Amino acid sequence: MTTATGAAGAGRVVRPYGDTTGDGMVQMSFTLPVPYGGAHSKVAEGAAQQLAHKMGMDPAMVVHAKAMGPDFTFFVVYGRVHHLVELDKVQVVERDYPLLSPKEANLAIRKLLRRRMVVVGACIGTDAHTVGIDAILNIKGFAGEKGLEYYREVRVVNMGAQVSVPQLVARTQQEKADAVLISQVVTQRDAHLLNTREMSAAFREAYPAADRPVLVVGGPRFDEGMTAELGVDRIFARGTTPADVASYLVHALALRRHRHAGAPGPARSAMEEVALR
Ligand code: B12
Repeated sequence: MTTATGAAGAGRVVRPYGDTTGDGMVQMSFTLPVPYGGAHSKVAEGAAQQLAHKMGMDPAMVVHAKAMGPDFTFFVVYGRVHHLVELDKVQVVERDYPLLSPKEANLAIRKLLRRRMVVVGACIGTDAHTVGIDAILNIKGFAGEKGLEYYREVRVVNMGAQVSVPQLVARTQQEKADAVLISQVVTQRDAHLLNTREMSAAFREAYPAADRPVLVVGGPRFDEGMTAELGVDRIFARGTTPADVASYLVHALALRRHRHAGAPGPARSAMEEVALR
């Protein structure tokens, strides 16, 4: 986790912008368990306004309200907040490895492993949202980039949806995988966090620390700063592309090599490591 101190950030304070620069206007949406329509509408809108006020929005205007069945109402509220955003206190996880082209990644893998890198991917738990993991793994890829199946030096085993943790561990062992990529899209009741912790604990139990595959988890609602808490090596969130992931895997393998070799000093970058071989 690093603080954004780049040119865009340094010392700047900004406020939201609705009608005029810095007017603090924001829009938010939410659902309340109250009915809407007829005599209920005013009370429902008042309830939405009260919530917005308590959240620091003043004035708060209900600009949209719609019944969601007989007992719920969906609201959009527009209003002013008085909070300031201090850009140099923004915490982000920056990419700390070089972005490689497929050609560079293939070359690095060949030099590092002298064989193909094996990657096992799956959606675990009851999650059936495979579009995200397929975007990273399938040859057709995502955002104009080809997926990992396109990389000559990567062998992809895509287990698909609703894979249990024991199935995942067994297949990873059978394939002698170097890396495990799991996807979690459903966040209801923190399922993504619970499933990820279960997965990382199972791998810690099944492998000696030095031989454990690189554990990567991805999905749109993860906080990339939670790696230690979830017991994984890297978390990827919205907008991840296959090259981000391939480059990270090369970097992680190079780092492991460096550590296994007991090399002194700080770890070198993946490409430096490869260049030295
Ligand atoms: C398509 C979809 C479905 C399809 C899934 C089809 C399939 N084969 O995947 C179907 C219709 C089956 C479905 C079902 C359900 N869905 Co749905 N679904 C969606 C939808 C519309 C799009 C998801 C998607 O494909 N995004 C596109 C991909 C490319 O984006 P992504 O997943 O974020 O992936 C990117 C990154 O996150 C990252 N990434 C993701 N995974 C990984 C993994 C690794 C290793 C890495 C490195 C990166 C990475 O890289 C990807 C590319 O950048 C979303 C709403 C939305 N607009 O997001 C709801 C949504 C995810 N679904 C939702 C729900 C509730 C359900 C159901 C429970 C509905 C129901 N009551 O039945 C079921 C659950 C089924 C199940 N068992 O999982 C909710 C989840 C809410 C929550 N808080 O958890 C959402 C958010 C809709 C909503 N607003 O309510 N769904």
